[in-house]
Parts: sequence; structure tokens; C-alpha cells
Amino acid sequence: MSAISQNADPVPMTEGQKFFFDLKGWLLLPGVLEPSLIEACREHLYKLKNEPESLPVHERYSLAGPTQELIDHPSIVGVLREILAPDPSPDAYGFRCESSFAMTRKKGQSGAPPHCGPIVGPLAYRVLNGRIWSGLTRVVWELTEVKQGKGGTPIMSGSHKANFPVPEVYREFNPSMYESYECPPGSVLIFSESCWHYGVEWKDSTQDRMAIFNCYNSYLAQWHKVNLPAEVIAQMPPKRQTAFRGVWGHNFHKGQHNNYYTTDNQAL
Ligand SMILES: O=C(O)CCC(=O)C(=O)O
Repeated sequence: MSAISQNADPVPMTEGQKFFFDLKGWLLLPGVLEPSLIEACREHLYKLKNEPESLPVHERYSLAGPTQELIDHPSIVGVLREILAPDPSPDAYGFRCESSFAMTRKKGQSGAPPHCGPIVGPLAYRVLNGRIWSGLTRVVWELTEVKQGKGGTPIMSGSHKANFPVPEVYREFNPSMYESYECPPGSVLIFSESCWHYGVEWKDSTQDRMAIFNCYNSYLAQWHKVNLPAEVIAQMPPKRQTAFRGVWGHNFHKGQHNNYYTTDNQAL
């Protein structure tokens, strides 16, 4: 895949990608960010970690400044519409961004041990009538090249719909069970949090892993507390703001559907 301008129309998810995502629980879109956006996001992460006071207060977030472009980057919007929810109206997304964190990982550092998100209830992965409901969905922007066997977030493919509890022996990292990837900087990994996954040790001594981990859901479900000040959302264009709206479907009292963002209708 080649780089996609942040101003381009959303790229629809293909039937092949749907099959792959349903089968494995994840999808890697390599090299979708333009070099200028990769650089701007890396610089933002550097400042967030090393000199936050150089940024305005409302930009000290991994969903602000240049990194807010990632929230609804055209490379992921088509996928999120298919695996979470279609837009309920032209000016609102059906998906919500729940949370975000920035990562700078040095050689020898690891993340969380193998784990998975919800596997039952409204946040769990399922498919009905050919429509995917990915529930809690992670979108990882890799801003550094990931080399095979040297890092990334390996995933136990298929575990989002396993019919048996994952045996203890597979709750440890094992390269034969957890699928790794390699990708150039500016790639994005989208996976169902119902999959077992792992913050494997970063083994590349030539560069740190710089990544942004955003979490998504439908506007009808929530897992993470948002913790994002309204001032940060105020910096975004109107449709992007709808990714931070409250979690509900319809207000019978006012005959109103939940397809708008205001500070009174912000996810808690
Ligand atoms: O550190 C990592 O690579 C994985 C992060 C993680 O476990 C998660 O997104 O839930």
C-alpha cells in the first residue's frame, strides 16, 4: 500500500481485508502515512516525552497537534466503518475514539505480558449476517520501522473467537503462537482487543519504537474512561469531534439520534 494523503477520501475496506480480519483478528496496513505526517507525529511524541512545556497545554496529548490527524486518517476510516459501525449520518462517525497513549520503547524494554480484552458481552468480537462487530478495537500507529523478530505487538491470530479458554502454556509469549509483523514507519495495525496480544521486547538497537496506541469502539459501547479535556476536542474539525461523543443511541424524550458532538454530549 502507498502513502495516503490525510485529505484523501476514506479508503473502503476490501472483501479480502474483511476475510483476513475475521480470520485472524487483525490487519496491518503498511506505509499509509505520508513522510511529512510521520515526521510531525514523531516530533510531537518527542516533545510530549521530553519537553511537554514547549507545547500549548491543550496539545499535550497523543490525540492533539499533528497526531489528531490519525484519529480519522483516511486509511483507517473505511475499516472502522466496517468493523465497528457505519456513519449514522454524513457528518458523524459511527466509531468513537476511547483512549490513546504514546509509546517510546528503547532496546530491552517490553510492554504488557500476553493478555486479551473482553471476550463476552457488548465489547466482545462477533459476526452476524456478514457484519463484523469488533467491539474494543486497537489501532497502533507504528512511527518507526518494525523489523521481523525485533518488536511490535505480536498477536495470537484467531484467539478473538477461540472456543476454548487459552491454556496456561499459551499465556506466555511463544513466537510459534503469536504472529509478528514487519513494517515501514507510517504503518497501522488494527486489531480486536479480544485477541491475545503482547508488548514484546524491543530488540532494535538502531532506533526506539515510537508508536501511538488509540482505542476505538462503536458509539453504542465503551470500555475506557475518556479523560480528554473538552479543550483538546475543541481543536478538531466537527466530524472528528463526533468520535468523542457520549455513548447512547437515541433520546426518546427529544426524538433525537446520537449523531452529534457538543460539550454536553461528550463521552465520560
Ligand atoms: O506494548 C505493546 O506493544 C502492546 C500494548 C497492549 O498490550 C495493548 O494495546 O493492549
